[in-house]
Amino acid sequence: MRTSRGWWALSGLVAGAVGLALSYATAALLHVRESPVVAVAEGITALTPGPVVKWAINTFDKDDKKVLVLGIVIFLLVAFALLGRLARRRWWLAVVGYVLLAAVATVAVATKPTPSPIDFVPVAVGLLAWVVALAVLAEWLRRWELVEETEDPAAEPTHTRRHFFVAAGATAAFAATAGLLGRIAGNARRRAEESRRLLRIEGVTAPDVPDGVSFELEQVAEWETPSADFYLIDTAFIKPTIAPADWTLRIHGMVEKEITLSYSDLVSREITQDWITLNCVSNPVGGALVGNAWWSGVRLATILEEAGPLPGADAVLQTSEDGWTCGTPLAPLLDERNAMLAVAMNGEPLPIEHGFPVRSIVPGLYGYVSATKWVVDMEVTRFDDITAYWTDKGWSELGPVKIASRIDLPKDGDDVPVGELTVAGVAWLQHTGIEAVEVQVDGGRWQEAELATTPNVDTWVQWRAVVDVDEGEHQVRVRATDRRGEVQTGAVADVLPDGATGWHTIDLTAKA
Ligand SMILES: Nc1nc2c(c(=O)[nH]1)N[C@H]1C(S)=C(S)[C@@H](COP(=O)(O)O)O[C@H]1N2
Ligand SMILES: [Mo]
Repeated sequence: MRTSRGWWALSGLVAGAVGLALSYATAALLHVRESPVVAVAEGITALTPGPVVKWAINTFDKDDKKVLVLGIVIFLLVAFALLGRLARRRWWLAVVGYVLLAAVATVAVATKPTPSPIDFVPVAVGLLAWVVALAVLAEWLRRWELVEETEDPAAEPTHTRRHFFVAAGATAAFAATAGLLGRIAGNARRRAEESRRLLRIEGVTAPDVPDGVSFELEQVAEWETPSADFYLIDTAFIKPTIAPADWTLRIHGMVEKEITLSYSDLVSREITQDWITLNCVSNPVGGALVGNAWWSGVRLATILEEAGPLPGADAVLQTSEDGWTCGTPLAPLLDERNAMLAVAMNGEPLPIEHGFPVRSIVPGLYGYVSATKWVVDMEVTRFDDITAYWTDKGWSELGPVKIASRIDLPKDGDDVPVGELTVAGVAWLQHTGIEAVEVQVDGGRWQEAELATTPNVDTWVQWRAVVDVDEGEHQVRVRATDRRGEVQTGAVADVLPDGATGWHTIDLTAKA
């Protein structure tokens, strides 16, 4: 055998580099906060005794993290080379080695404060890339060995050798490209994040929580949904990262005058602010795809009137930077409600995943027909002439919200003490408002709940009631009545095509 151990080590190194680079690029593209290596570095820091960390900080100053990451990368490169050598005789051992390294990264990711499934994708991609790359390189090395061993003068070792070098070179180039791609994606994200952090928008103020909106019950959804807890729905696998300086909105189609707004054009206009509850058409009865925030932005009516919609137009086709579309009825964008191009959420510039730098918000419409994140284009048009992302998939063209009420306290399946029991939750019908909420135990009489206050008709309202339960199993349900006097229907409908209906019902057991 004349293929030296060195070539196997090189294969291991190159394969490892591909895995590292791909996991790094995947993390950057998916906006996973840390690449697996950084997650491991943080894990190591957390496990390191305080005095050692102190020593490291003293010795390396602000570079302590960089030094640690560099150390891990060097360790990995050595490990990769050794694993490559191992693979020569014991292929399975090399794979076990890779799996072990991936397992360490998985544990590091899993022990972060709030791991989500997507955080694990970079590790999986990296592991897969390692195994595939090593398999390919090993295949060429084996052929090379085979040719050398035959000692057949006709067999030309340089061919297979060349194949191996080409494969190794291509793999290395691929790793470099992936690394570069990750760097570019990471930089775009950093640029958007940095500009977001430095942004001060005149007229945007901190949330102004009105008196009496909350009963301050721990299990009931907070009046203001913190932005970090606000539900997230979008089709963007890779979230757009748009710096305000790069953002424009084009308003065109059936208008007297086409306009294009820059970010500074937009925020130089009067800022409107309001509490508005946003919910998803896919929210099942009792579900959590709903949130209430303090939104700041510019009234869409003002902007659209500048463009001057032409007679006959009844829709606005909104498009986001990532190409998602929705058809919004024109009327609610022009009437007295606070439909807006929002630039801030809960007093801060929009989080990137909630549409930074600009999204639309329309009180009274489901998100899928109105709340375009990263909005860059609005075409004033006719419903007859357009289709949009979700309507193409069978969802209703119009998406006015449906009345809903939810029990947050107690939770379904809870054990509760017998006797008086506080039942509480939220109810909403944006832009109409909730007049009353009633609860019912075991199909008995509907009992009126107490409502908290609301600053407008565009938000959810908290409700609470005290019911009496004796020992045993019970069923509690809720229904709301809107300000037009219409009672929420108990007829069960699925979320498709235009939103769920039915009464939220929970089971509980009262114990002495
Ligand atoms: N660009 C873009 N905007 C979008 C979507 C999307 O997929 N892409 N989803 C919509 C849907 S279905 C909902 S319910 C809301 C959710 O907004 P949030 O993620 O900020 O809660 O955004 C809407 N805006
Ligand atoms: Mo949605």
